[in-house]
Parts: sequence; C-alpha cells; structure tokens
Amino acid sequence: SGQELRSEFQNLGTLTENISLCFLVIMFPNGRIVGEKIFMTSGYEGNFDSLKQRCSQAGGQLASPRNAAENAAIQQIVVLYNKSVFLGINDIQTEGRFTYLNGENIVYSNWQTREPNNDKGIEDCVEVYSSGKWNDKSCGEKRLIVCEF
Ligand code: 293
Ligand code: CA
Repeated sequence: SGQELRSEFQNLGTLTENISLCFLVIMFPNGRIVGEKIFMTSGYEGNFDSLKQRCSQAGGQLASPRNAAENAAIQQIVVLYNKSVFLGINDIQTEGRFTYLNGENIVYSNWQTREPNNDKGIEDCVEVYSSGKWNDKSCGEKRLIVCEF
C-alpha cells in the first residue's frame, strides 16, 4: 500500500542519517576528507613494510599525497598525534627516483631544505614532520600509520 511504501522510505531516511552520523563520529579525530580521498590513522606504529601491509589489508594503501591539500590533511594527523608518518612513497627501486607504491614517479613533493639526503646511504622511505615537510628516512624505522581510501 501507499502507507507501507511511505514508511519504508522513512526507514531508509533514518538509516542513511544514522550511517552519516557514524561516519562523522569515526572521522573525528582519526580521519580527514580531501576531495575524493579519505586519510585515516588507527594509531598503529610500525616499519614501512608493516604499515604498507596493514593499509593494504584494510582495503586501502599507505597515504600518498598528490598535492598540497592532501599533504596538509596528513600534516594535521601528524600534529594531532605528535608522531611522524611514513608515506606510500620510496626510492627503493632506484636511488634518488621517488615513486608511489605502483612505481609511478611522484607528481608532488614537499621536501625539507637539504632533503632528501640519503643519510648514511640507507634512507629510501619518506616521513612527514609536523611542519608538513618531508624527510627521507630508513624504512626500518617505526612511524605512525596513515592510510588512504
Ligand atoms: C643528517 C643531517 C641532518 C638531517 C638528517 C636527516 C636524517 O643527520 O641535518 O636532519 O641527516 O636527513 O634523515
Ligand atoms: Ca634524510
């Protein structure tokens, strides 16, 4: 009947409102939305391989900012947790050529002055400081996880 249809639509309305509310609660304070991307941390800290695996396991990938707005969102999480993060960017394959996890050369960077310096010849991963600036760092160090979805 028309009345039954109306009440089903009302149920759908309250369902989407509840889902939206759950989303906002989860996004505060662990996530940031930038355009089509969502950046999210779980608070976990580990080395590059461990972070990469965890993001992938969750159906996302390690944060890979492609512009200043995306980098600023990651920076906000670094500041909030007071912990540097590792990006989904490295020069493991070819020293000095930084790529995303799919092997594509990076299209955006925000290096700190005098970085990347490949200090001691062992720095192939990229950490983000609370300033938002990047430093190449040994992939074996432990940093905060931020995934993108
Ligand atoms: C050297 C010189 C420092 C620099 C550091 C980092 C290590 O110790 O100025 O901050 O390397 O690049 O990743
Ligand atoms: Ca460095």
